[in-house]
Amino acid sequence: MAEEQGNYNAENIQVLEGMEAVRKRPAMYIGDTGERGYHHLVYEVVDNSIDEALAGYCSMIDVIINPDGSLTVQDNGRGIPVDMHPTQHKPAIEVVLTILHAGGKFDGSNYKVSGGLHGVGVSCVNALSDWMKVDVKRDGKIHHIEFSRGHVTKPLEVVGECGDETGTKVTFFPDHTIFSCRAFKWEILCARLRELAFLNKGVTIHFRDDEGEAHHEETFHYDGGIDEFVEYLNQNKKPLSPVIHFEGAKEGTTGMVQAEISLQYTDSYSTLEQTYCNNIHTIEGGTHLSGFRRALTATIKKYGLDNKLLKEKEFDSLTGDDMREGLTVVVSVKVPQPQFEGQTKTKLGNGEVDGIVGSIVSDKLMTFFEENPSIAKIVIEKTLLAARAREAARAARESTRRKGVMDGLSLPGKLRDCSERDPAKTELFLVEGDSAGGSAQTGRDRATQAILPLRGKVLNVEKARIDRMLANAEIRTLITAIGCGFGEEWDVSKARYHKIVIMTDADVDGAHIRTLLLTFFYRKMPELIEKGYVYLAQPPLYKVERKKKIEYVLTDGELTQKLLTLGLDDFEVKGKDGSVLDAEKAKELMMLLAEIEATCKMVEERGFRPEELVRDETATGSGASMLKKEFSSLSAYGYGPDDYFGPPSLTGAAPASGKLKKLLDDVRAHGKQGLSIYRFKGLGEMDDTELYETTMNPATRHMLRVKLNDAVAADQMFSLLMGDEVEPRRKFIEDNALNVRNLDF
Ligand code: 28G
Repeated sequence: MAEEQGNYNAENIQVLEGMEAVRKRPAMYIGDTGERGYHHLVYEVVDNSIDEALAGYCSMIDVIINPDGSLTVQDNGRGIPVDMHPTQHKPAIEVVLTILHAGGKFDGSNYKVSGGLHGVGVSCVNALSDWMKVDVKRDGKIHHIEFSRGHVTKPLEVVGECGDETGTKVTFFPDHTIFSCRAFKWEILCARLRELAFLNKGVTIHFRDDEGEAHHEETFHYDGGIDEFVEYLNQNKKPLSPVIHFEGAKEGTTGMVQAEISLQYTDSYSTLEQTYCNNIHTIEGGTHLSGFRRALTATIKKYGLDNKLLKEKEFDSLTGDDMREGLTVVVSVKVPQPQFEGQTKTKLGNGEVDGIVGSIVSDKLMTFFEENPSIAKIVIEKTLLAARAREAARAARESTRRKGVMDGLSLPGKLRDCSERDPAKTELFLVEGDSAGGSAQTGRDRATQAILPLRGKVLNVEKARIDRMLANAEIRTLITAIGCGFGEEWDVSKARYHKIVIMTDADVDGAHIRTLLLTFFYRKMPELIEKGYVYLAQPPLYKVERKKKIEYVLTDGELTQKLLTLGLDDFEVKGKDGSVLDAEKAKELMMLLAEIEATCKMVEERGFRPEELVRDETATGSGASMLKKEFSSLSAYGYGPDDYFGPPSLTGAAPASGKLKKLLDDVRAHGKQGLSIYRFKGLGEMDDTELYETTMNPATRHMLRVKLNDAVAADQMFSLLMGDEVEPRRKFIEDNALNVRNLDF
């Protein structure tokens, strides 16, 4: 008995210390405590289900964001074992969920193939959750256990029966005293769950958002696995070949290494390489990627030479980059004891994987070319065109170098440089149009701010090869000013500014120029974006003058808020029951009415009648659900659709507007009294002081830093927005029309 007690204490201390260690240094276990770490919690839990699927026992995974902000993962696997653990004197499920590394991920023998970047297991998620509730269906019974911050709060008990169903359900709420992130984001989870479904063919992942205003739901299931992944990646590009698939397995030093590769050539000029090890996205590449690249280059060259598609001289000058122009490839390997290296630990280091992937690719690609000579010919011709463009670009570069253009010795005449030489302190403004360029030049802080006015449209690099790009004056100017060189000689450490600010008008032309510049940076200088050097200036939309005081207003929403706040001064707002609302409540109601008005306007622009959507219970679609959500908030004040739209009309004619609509107009009109509102049509309308104070002065300006969360989505967006395909572009713009208010690329 005494010994039992002793063991029990020892085990409790193990749990206590483990959970405390995670809570003390969460970043060590999950990377960070921001948005990334918050979503990482989900990946750790889902990875357990994926492992159960890879073991052959699970086919369905459900992920739900709950209305209270918690998240549920449910699978139909065998269920976490609930019997007594042989040495720990507690149920096995408690061990799995409270003892670090209990998943067996680190013992080598029984390796987990899936696994979050940090592979820390679901016990860390438990430690970092305010609460976690787990249900296991196993042996005909439903077993239930609850935790808080890693410690049991409700011991394991049987709560029901389940016949022959089996599976595990985990619901958790992250501890908000640890995380700075407050909610799960649909887009972030969607991208990862889709990727997991591609990487683990046959598994069905169902994802639902019951929290957000728009009710999202998607099911991912791909019998074609990574072949379908490549098709998905290329959906906005024109294919030049079918999707080609290779796979194989070889014994390595630590066990069986499996490799799967899918690739397809398209007519695009860019390359997309997505590589994975044990379902982890290896952003920095590694030995699987190097093995693939080497084998691809060698095989194309050998086939070309043997079949007289390449001359000796061409053979010598072709580079790997030439052979990857227009290529989309997914490489997925499973390695028993993966070593992750690099700055973000996303570079596969196991040396033997290079040769294993390489030999699979060379054997099978050669066979493919021999069986499909017409496709081999198309690939080699594209390769030659890429090489010629590269050679032409080199010649152009040489000649400009002789004139001293590329090395920064002679900066472009249009550039108004700053005097400071430390790039960490300097900013380059890319300004649309000469007049705005003039104001920016006069108004700027000469010590740290440089101005480069851009005239006309920047070349669309999505449709141009490197040689044509270098022939474009605007592009050449840009390259020289930034100072990193270009193409083969690119070096991000030579950047002359650590802030490159795109400053364009808030109109369609401005948006187009901004997209062209972003495409250029994303395709040709992605490190600038990765390092966070690229920004979007946020010039104000309005100038508002009241009692001789001038204020600048950034967005339409901000203007509305301002007008309504001013308008409510000496204005009484009543609830449905006639009671007068206090100032706070009155403002909330007015803001809600303004939101309803904006949504109605968007719905009308799409050809629908908002009052019909609100009254039709069966209406769905993002417009309808947004409106319904807004009207359900309105009901808190006792008001219904009739109060806003007016009573339903029997004749089908548009109804006379209801009293809330009138109230909104009246308050807004009252707010406008004594105010002069001016809407800027372009940057050029601001004088130098105005432009500096509102948009350039670090103390008062607003800027957006351009981030790349999801490389897959970004590649698709740029192919779509800047490519040739008209129909998908129309659809993208239409699908996103309702979200323009939230678009913050
Ligand atoms: C829904 C959210 C996340 C899981 C299982 C199934 C088993 C298991 C999980 O075992 C303990 C250690 C090594 C065997 C394994 C059930 C074997 C037999 C399992 C999940 C026992 C862990 N029966 N399903 N863990 N192992 N799903 N989904 O967590 O020796 S975790």
